[in-house]
Amino acid sequence: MGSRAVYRTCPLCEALCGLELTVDEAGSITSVRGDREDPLSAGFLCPKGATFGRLDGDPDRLDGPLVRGVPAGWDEAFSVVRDELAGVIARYGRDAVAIYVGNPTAHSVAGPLYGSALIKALGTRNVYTASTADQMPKHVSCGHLFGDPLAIPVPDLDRTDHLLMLGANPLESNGSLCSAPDFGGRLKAIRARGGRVVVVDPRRTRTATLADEHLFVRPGTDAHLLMALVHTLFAEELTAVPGGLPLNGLDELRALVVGFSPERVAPITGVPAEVIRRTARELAAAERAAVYGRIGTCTQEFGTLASWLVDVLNVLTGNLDRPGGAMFPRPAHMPVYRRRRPFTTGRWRSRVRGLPEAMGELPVATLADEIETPGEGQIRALITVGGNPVLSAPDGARLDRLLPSLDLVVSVDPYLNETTRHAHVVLPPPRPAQTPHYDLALLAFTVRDYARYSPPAVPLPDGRPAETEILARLATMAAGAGAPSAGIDASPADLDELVIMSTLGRAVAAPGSPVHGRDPGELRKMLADGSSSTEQRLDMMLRLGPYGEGFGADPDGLTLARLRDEHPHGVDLGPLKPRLDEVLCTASGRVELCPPAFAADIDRLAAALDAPRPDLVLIGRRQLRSNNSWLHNVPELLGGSNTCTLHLNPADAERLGIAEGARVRVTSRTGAVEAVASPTDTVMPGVVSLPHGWGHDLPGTRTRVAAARPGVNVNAITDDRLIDPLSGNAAFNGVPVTLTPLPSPL
Ligand SMILES: Nc1nc2c(c(=O)[nH]1)N[C@H]1C(S)=C(S)[C@@H](COP(=O)(O)OP(=O)(O)OC[C@H]3O[C@@H](n4cnc5c(=O)[nH]c(N)nc54)[C@H](O)[C@@H]3O)O[C@H]1N2
Ligand SMILES: Nc1nc2c(c(=O)[nH]1)N[C@H]1C(S)=C(S)[C@@H](COP(=O)(O)OP(=O)(O)OC[C@H]3O[C@@H](n4cnc5c(=O)[nH]c(N)nc54)[C@H](O)[C@@H]3O)O[C@H]1N2
Ligand code: SF4
Ligand SMILES: [Mo]
Repeated sequence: MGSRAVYRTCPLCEALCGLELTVDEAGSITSVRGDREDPLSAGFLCPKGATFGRLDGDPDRLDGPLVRGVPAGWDEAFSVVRDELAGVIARYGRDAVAIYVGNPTAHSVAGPLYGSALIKALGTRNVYTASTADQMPKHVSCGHLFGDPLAIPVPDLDRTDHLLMLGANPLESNGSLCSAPDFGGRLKAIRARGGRVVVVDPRRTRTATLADEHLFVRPGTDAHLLMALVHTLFAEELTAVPGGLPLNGLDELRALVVGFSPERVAPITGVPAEVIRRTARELAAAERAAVYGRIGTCTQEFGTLASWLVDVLNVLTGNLDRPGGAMFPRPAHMPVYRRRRPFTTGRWRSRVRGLPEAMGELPVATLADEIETPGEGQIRALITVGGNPVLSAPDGARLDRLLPSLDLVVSVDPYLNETTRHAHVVLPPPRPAQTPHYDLALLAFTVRDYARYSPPAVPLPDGRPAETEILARLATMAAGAGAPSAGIDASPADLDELVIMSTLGRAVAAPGSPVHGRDPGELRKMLADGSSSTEQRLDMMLRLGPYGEGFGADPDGLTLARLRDEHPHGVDLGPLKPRLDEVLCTASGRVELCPPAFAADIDRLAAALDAPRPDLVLIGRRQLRSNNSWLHNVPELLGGSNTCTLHLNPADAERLGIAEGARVRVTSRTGAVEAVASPTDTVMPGVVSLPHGWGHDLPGTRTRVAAARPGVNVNAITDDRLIDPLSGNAAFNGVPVTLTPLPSPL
């Protein structure tokens, strides 16, 4: 026996790096290296991935359920949930139960496959996720442009000659909505082959330092800047829309940008008019160019417009859906024959503020309103799955004050943290080493088509439910609320059987599917014998996918067994391929370049041009050795630049009498926090920056390492009133604040 090597995908960020773990006889991870044979990551590893073993073995990780803070057995914990959930539903109806699904569920098998079943089973309108604190504007933008909110093009990093990147800092974040291990190396390669990288950011980030050019932009003004770039392309006749592209709205767009000349937007954006013109010309002149916007362009008041205009530029310069441009990955697990219904938002609205639903969700920025405001439909219970909204939602501090008022809080989470300390029942998923991995969500955003499946590195101990089972049991309870035995003995297999049979039923009926006209029962029998029903679902998805074996249609194609056994390091499925015709599903069947909903928001954009501007606005920043709120408990990752300090421009520091290392109070409409000042000319004048995910000094948590260096919760001063109205997304960037120097402690 002794130690053995196990390979798996790192679940900690969107880069999807392959890891090589050493596992000892006791099942502990003793070392972590980058998996050199992974075709996408080729051995790349960042400091977070390197501590996967420490995180996996964290002594603060909960090893069993808690009921009102007291350790309990699984059956007991589940029956408390079943009874109390049924009680809330009986008393107040289904909308009284809210669910909040957080970021790590996007990296699990359990989240996408069973989280959605749970949401459906709850039958509530009060569905919230971290998406409305993140990328919802991009979904809304692509939903209108292409008909499918998941059809988000990624920059074809390895083949482009010119990358214009806004509001992204992949050297710290390792990339987002663009899975590209060693993103920094790929950027250097663009420059090495004679290409150009331009970064637009209110901070001179590590990414900006690596680029050919960095443009400081005032927070929240990307849409203005992008409108002026579009304006320039039209004015100078630099557009190059391919003749064959099915397109609506070109003339409407041209009319819309008239009022946004470079001169007109220069004052608000802080980018000089001649620089805007040159940027447009360089973009148009590049052989193969891609425009890429990420969270800085989303979490702001014009998030949807900015997200939309990014792809407008890709279309206008002829770079959409072509090699070296912005392309749609073709995930191995998503059937290409399935036609989606054209996207729309606002099918219902939130009760208190009337905010529109998007992708079946309401904005997390209004979760607190829905808990606090009495009346029919008020939230009385909350289920959180892998989320920490007290630290991650806008004005999370308000949520922290409101959670104790709920009749029931259930958290599926491995830690007792700032949010889960309010839970009546905590149901902890097992260690990541005991959990399989197939990145259902993020394999749709890789810079090459690629797939990888990692079975659990270490078996589950007896009696410990996998997260798939926890969510399946909750879903069954929610569906059968009131029935005495609902969910107690349910297993994922029951749910999976339903899903498998209905999926196969649709597949055999769909013209163009590899199994058109076949017998679903016969196909069912072909799914991997002996493996779990979860694996059978993955097997089905891979077989029906674009690289699949199609239940015999392509004997060389992918099955789960083949992916697992023949490609333990993952499989490269080639460079991105043009496939707009496969993804386009607008009602018109054409790219809708100028959706009416977006055109209608341009008045608001124009009004901002002349509106008074606050002296100081707050933005965020990500830190390489951190991951939202939950890696601060790993000792190796703390210290250095990974601290919760306030960055501000030296000119502002001097004007306000704030010295390096001084304590400062940062005040907004919603509250105040105190932080140590760190003047730096990497932030532009008028802008201050605090990272999020800190504030670990609340009582009742059990993250002992984090509590020793708590930092402050920036989301005590972000504002849940500040949103992007088209998507409901939180506007974390551009929050007006004031600074007060505090006397230094003696
Ligand atoms: N190390 C680490 N990696 C992470 C995470 C983490 O917490 N730590 N979180 C993960 C998650 S959940 C996500 S969503 C991704 C996000 O990945 P990225 O989008 O790359 O996120 P950031 O590193 O925050 O970069 C956003 C940049 O936007 C800038 N910015 C702020 N306001 C504006 C603005 O108005 N306009 C423009 N143009 N820029 C602006 C900020 O200064 C910052 O440099 O990272 C993921 N990876
Ligand atoms: N001010 C400000 N706020 C922000 C942002 C910002 O840039 N600025 N970024 C926003 C973004 S992009 C995001 S994505 C959100 C993140 O918001 P959340 O998803 O709410 O926050 P996280 O800190 O990612 O919380 C993750 C939780 O999942 C738990 N967890 C870890 N692994 C697992 C697992 O395998 N299963 C389960 N069930 N739970 C697990 C952790 O213990 C933790 O409680 O924050 C947003 N908030
Ligand atoms: S870059 Fe992301 S996926 Fe790669 S090792 Fe680091 S945390 Fe893991
Ligand atoms: Mo995120």
